[in-house]
Amino acid sequence: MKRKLDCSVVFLVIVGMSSIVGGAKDDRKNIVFVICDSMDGRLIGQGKDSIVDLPNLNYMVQNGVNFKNTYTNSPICCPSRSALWSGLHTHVTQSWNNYKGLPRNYPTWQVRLEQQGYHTQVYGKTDYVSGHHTESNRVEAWTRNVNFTLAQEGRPTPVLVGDSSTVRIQVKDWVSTDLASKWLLHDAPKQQKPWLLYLGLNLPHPYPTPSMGKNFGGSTFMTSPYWLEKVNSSKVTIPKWLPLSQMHPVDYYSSATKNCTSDFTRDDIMKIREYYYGMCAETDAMLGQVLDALKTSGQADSTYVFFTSDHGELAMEHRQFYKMSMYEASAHVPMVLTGPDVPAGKVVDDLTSLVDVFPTFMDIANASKPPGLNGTSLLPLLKDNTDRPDWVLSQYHGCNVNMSTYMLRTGSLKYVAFGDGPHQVSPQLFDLEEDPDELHNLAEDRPDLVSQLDKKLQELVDYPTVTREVQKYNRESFTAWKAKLGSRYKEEIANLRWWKDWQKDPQGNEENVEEWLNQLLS
Ligand SMILES: *[C@@H]1O[C@H](CO)[C@@H](O)[C@H](O)[C@H]1NC(C)=O
Ligand SMILES: *[C@@H]1O[C@H](CO)[C@@H](O)[C@H](O)[C@H]1NC(C)=O
Ligand SMILES: *[C@@H]1O[C@H](CO)[C@@H](O)[C@H](O)[C@H]1NC(C)=O
Ligand SMILES: *[C@@H]1O[C@H](CO)[C@@H](O)[C@H](O)[C@H]1NC(C)=O
Ligand SMILES: *[C@@H]1O[C@H](CO)[C@@H](O)[C@H](O)[C@H]1NC(C)=O
Ligand SMILES: *[C@@H]1O[C@H](CO)[C@@H](O)[C@H](O)[C@H]1NC(C)=O
Ligand SMILES: [Ca+2]
Repeated sequence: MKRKLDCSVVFLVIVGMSSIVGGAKDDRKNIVFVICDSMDGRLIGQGKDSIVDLPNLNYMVQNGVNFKNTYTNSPICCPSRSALWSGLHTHVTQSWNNYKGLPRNYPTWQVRLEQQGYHTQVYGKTDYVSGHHTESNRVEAWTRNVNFTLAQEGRPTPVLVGDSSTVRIQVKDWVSTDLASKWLLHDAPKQQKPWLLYLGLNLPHPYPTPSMGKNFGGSTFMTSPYWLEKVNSSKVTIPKWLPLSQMHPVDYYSSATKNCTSDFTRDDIMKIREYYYGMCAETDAMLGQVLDALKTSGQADSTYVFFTSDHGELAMEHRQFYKMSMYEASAHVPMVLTGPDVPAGKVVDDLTSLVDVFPTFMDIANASKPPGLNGTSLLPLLKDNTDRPDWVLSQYHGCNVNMSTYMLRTGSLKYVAFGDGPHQVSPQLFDLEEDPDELHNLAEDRPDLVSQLDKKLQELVDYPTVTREVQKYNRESFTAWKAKLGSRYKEEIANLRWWKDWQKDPQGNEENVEEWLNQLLS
């Protein structure tokens, strides 16, 4: 009797809320998709061991599924988001850097959902189409093979603002969060169709550093005492670094171009990390406001909620800040899901990545996925169906890294190959179970594993060919940029974000550029 009663109550609620399409009841579920920028995926689901109190993410983990081994397909904004919105790997989208995204009219999952009868509502940062990034950002990417290593970023700097009552620091994000929650409270319940709400946040991405000049990047880690109180300082670790001389040459280039090869005190590093975690706490509060609005408006039971990030943040691990790296802090992202039929407190160990989002949305919308998508729906994993690839692929071709980088994660192994092949620059191989800090490169000791993994990687992506395509694109793009500037070229290139280092030897730097432009492509 009780069971019957429950069913009829549920029936009434569904009929009352869902739309009628062609006379039939459309009871497909709604979707809330919250994507932040630069959250280290390893922070999710730490429970009692948390470095920082993230009550809303904890709530989602306790009431939903934590896809705990999720990776970005490219650890920088625009390429990552291009993969996410298209469901395709980066060598397929050819979104090589922050300047080169998907074409404006690309049939993303948003377009497909609209075609399938969904209403979509988008707030905040999307960033999968070109155009949001500075001239420096793209010229740095194009000139990665020029024989110089110039500092391009400001030194990472911690800044504390306000006092123990200062809550709203990333004001732009709070404006988007307010709009999204208002929409959930007032507009979503009136929708005639199932809907998807997208909220894109900038946090916990570091803030701009204006002293760097007109093309400034974001190297300021800023929070307030209010958020700092959520961080358990005794749990914040100082990452171990290899000596400069022992760093992999490509890692050294990243560290140097991010201006991180000079000395840092323990206190400098501690503050950057604490403030970063404070920024994660502010992000969590934005998620909380959205979850509250969903609950208050009575739609939580008919809505899937996703939380993820475009990439992570190194926060001084491996002598770097920012991302652009295949190390865990940069490449590992959060992916948490709650909603109807989602088991509470489940942890999925399977390897997943952002290209899985598109097919998952199609699954929720009960639509067939367009042909040729990379990625696999996450929904079967809710039912322990693990019939899916046992690997994920990530790659990087943008600024601050001077070779195209390809990462294959399978089992506990992470294989990272650079440029043309394993023999040109030594690859990296880490066993994450035995070496979670990724300080022991096993590549030299395990040539057997390297050749096995390299073969697997080349089955997924013909990376020597892709690298040559990127090099050709870099050179052509730079040449066109230079030609367009005409007589302003020398002045312009000298005043990009690397101006401090450039102006130490303008003529030598110009010659290095010319030498690169004159090299024959292999
Ligand atoms: C790169 O420049 C350095 C000097 O800064 C020079 O010693 C080296 O030979 C150059 N390498 C190439 C490949 O031109
Ligand atoms: C790099 O950091 C040093 C301090 O370590 C600073 O003096 C210098 O101005 C920075 N360079 C750039 C290009 O920001
Ligand atoms: C902070 O971390 C320490 C050391 O792990 C632990 O003993 C303490 O209970 C934690 N404090 C809070 C408030 O969680
Ligand atoms: C990348 O930069 C490192 C460090 O400056 C250098 O040793 C290496 O030769 C560079 N590699 C390429 C392909 O430019
Ligand atoms: C999904 O689509 C199939 C037909 O393609 C239909 O039979 C089924 O009722 C749909 N389910 C939902 C929940 O809309
Ligand atoms: C990804 O999709 C592209 C385009 O459909 C296809 O050519 C390629 O084989 C796929 N790659 C992988 C690794 O699934
Ligand atoms: Ca980003």
